[in-house]
Amino acid sequence: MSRSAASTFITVAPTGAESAKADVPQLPTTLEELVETAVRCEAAGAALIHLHIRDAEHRPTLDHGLLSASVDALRESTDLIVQLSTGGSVHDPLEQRLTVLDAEPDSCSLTCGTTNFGADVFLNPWPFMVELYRQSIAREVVPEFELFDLGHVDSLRRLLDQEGLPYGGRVHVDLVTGVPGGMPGTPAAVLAAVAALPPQVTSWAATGIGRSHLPVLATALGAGGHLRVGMEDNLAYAKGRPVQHNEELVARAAEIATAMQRPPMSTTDARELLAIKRR
Ligand code: KMH
Ligand code: ZN
Repeated sequence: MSRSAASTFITVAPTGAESAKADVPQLPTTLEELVETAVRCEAAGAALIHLHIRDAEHRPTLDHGLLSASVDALRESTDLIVQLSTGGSVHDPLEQRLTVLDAEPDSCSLTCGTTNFGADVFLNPWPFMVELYRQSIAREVVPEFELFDLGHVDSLRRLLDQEGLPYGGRVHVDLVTGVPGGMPGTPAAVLAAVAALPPQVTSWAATGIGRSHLPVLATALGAGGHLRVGMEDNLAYAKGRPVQHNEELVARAAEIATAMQRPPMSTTDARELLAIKRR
């Protein structure tokens, strides 16, 4: 794994499955809002969109038709790499989470283990991980390995050793820190996870949930990693100042990355970094 990159690959995770539209009206939940968000976030420096979608009542859904329509609309309006969440919400059954790949995204998330998730449990048993991984390879979808805990680093190593490299041969990891029940959103936790990554890993990013957002962002930039930002992870731009639009988080990340001499990576370079299939 290269220790530092000349530019910064920025992912935006605009919606997630946890916040309610009624509580956060500025959360993009309709297809129109998602497309508008994607266009503005790409202009601000994002190269990949990590997508959870909502139904007409703004509830999280894994509906195939809606997922396909979202992938198509984002491809038509932007050059962003379209990554579908296979994590869904903590209430989604494992079998349904496997069907996400039917929408033929460029990339999919693949979480490397079960984790406590606040008062809930985010289930990712080993057989599910293996099945999802095999399907991603068969369908030529590039997985992003989401690691919520140090134990997930070990499961990633085991997965790669047992199943081989993903489609395209690149191994990109996102450290999701600061989930209540997962690894903390601290520089020490990020650096410990990075130090333990298996040798097959070619790039890594980090995100910090809530208050850990900025410390984790700064740590990742300083340590040669990439970034994920967005309202899935963080609803506060600053203390007492809610995020009004995902673009604000991308723009701030791009500004800090540029100041650190690692400006945002283009979508073209990000596609190469991840070895995304041209569809
Ligand atoms: N919504 C969380 C339960 C993913 O997108 O793959 C899981 C999650 C991870 O957000
Ligand atoms: Zn997600």
